[in-house]
Amino acid sequence: HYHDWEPFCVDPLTPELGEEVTLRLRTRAKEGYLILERYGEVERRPLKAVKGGLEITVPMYSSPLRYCFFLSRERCYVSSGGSQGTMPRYDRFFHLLSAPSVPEWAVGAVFYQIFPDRFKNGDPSNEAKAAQWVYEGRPIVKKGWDEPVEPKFGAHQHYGGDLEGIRQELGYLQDLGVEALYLTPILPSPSSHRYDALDYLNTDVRLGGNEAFERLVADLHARGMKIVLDGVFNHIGSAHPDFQKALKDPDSPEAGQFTFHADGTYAAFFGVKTLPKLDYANPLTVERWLDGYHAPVRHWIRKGADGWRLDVAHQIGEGGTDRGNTELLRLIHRNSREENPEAFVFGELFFDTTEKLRQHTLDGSMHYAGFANPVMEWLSGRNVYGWPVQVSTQEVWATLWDHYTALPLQVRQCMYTLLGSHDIPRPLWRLRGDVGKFKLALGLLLSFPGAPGIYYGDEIGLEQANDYDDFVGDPMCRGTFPWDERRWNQEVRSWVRQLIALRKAVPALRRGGLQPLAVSNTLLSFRRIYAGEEVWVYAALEPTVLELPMATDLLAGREVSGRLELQGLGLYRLKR
Ligand code: ARE
Repeated sequence: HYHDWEPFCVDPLTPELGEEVTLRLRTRAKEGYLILERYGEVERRPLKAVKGGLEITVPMYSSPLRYCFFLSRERCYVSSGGSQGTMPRYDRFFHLLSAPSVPEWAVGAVFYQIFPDRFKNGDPSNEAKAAQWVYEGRPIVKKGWDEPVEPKFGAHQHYGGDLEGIRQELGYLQDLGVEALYLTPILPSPSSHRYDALDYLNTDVRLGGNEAFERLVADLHARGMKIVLDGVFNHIGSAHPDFQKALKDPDSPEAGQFTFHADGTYAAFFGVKTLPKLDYANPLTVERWLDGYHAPVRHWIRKGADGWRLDVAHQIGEGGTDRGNTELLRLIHRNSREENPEAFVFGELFFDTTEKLRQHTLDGSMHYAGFANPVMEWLSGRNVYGWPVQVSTQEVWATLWDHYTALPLQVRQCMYTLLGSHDIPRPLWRLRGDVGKFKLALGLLLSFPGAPGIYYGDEIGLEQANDYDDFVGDPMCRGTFPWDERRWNQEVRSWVRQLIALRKAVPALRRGGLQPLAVSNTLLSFRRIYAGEEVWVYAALEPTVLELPMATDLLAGREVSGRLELQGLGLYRLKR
């Protein structure tokens, strides 16, 4: 039995509230009921037998609309996680969101994450225009492109990467197949990571200033690409004039935007002094940063950004007497959509992704919990802190499936799935340079549901310089991109290119629903399904014999059927 967010099962894919929607279960069963929640009560309605399964048309009573199926002869319920004899928990009912839901362009889109200071220096004249800033009491240092990052002081070390550099390499990125960029902050800030902005309405001059941003956006849009910015709305930089004013004048309106304690300290991101936390219990703060006409949330979308990745999304408006995270996330989402109806707003939710996403807050979240962590734990034997772990293939599948099925139907296809980012060690380094395993990880990333994000340099096998016992992400995962092609791992690059091309050519890979297939100690596999088309995805840790129906081997580009041996990734499109 199968039901997911694709044309066979849900029509229209995203209904308006109150509009009728047809829900179809692919099954051999002949009769059953839809069980749905209406105003907090459970209702049941008989299903109609149609070609390929059972269906029913119902109004979108609420958003999310929560429902599951009951099959009368089989005496089982079919809910998000599969079929079972007892009534499933309501959080395992299917959750269908009403319009407006996820923007079409972001569904299954391939992202590329750039840490601007380290990607490419396209205009060396920028540095001369920049002020000599001091960060945490130490002057910032300009490093040569090929000099290694000094551990501990990464934030002081500027390499001179800029927006012109990114613009110059749009051809490189498109050749790889990338459709959208996610940039970590580009605001004027003393540190090289720029999470401590001192101005929210301009582009850092080191990056080329506002003109460079406008040129980048124009070029990118002309190529049909999109750009998502890092929205840092939980805290601002301590050098920001608002915070400086607050320090000088505790009775000023600016001071009311922060939380000062009796002992003179103040609320800050993880207690980091350079990142004072914004207090949204004060309506002025909401107006200034999120809601007003000149609020940065609106400003940058008007300037051409296609969406936001919200830094520490779960912390915004949490703590103290604040007015509540859920409401603020909705406000950011709504205001972004007001400026651009196609804006894609996803969160950095490190911990619980599902609760917020079911409440119609955001279009998705960075998928550490439900993708990067389990996959990398499984393949590397170490977790994100570097602790040895033992994860079986059965367990990794169970974790992926559990997270996937807990999400609202649309959001499943917009989760920002990833293997690495600027916060955690590079995947190839975590795998101790094992290219075979890295290719397998990339294979899963690019054939799993979601909007996969490639962290700059991972596609050419960029490693990091620390030794394996010193398990740190930042700053060691923020090395400069080597533009000398002799330093690229071409095998990895053509692999990524091939996988992206397949993903774009085969709708089932790009946006198909997900179903389990065989899982054993050394084999992970699943099915992707879209409008009657089916792709079987295999990840074999050891040589394994598969038994296949008539299919196309998408990686080899030839027809196959029956028994065959596989090691590594296999992608097979079934013959209809
Ligand atoms: C700097 C140093 C660090 C040092 C830290 C504290 O580089 O080595 O530990 O200061 O003094 C930005 C910069 C960082 C900088 C930080 C503070 O990029 O380089 O660190 O500011 O100045 C948790 C949060 C998650 C957050 C990560 C970093 O849940 O939201 O920590 N990620 C965002 C951004 C960061 C950014 C900030 C927040 C702040 O993506 O780049 O940091 O704006 C486990 C834990 C998670 C933890 C995660 C990663 O999974 O469970 O809670 O995430 O590891 O560390």
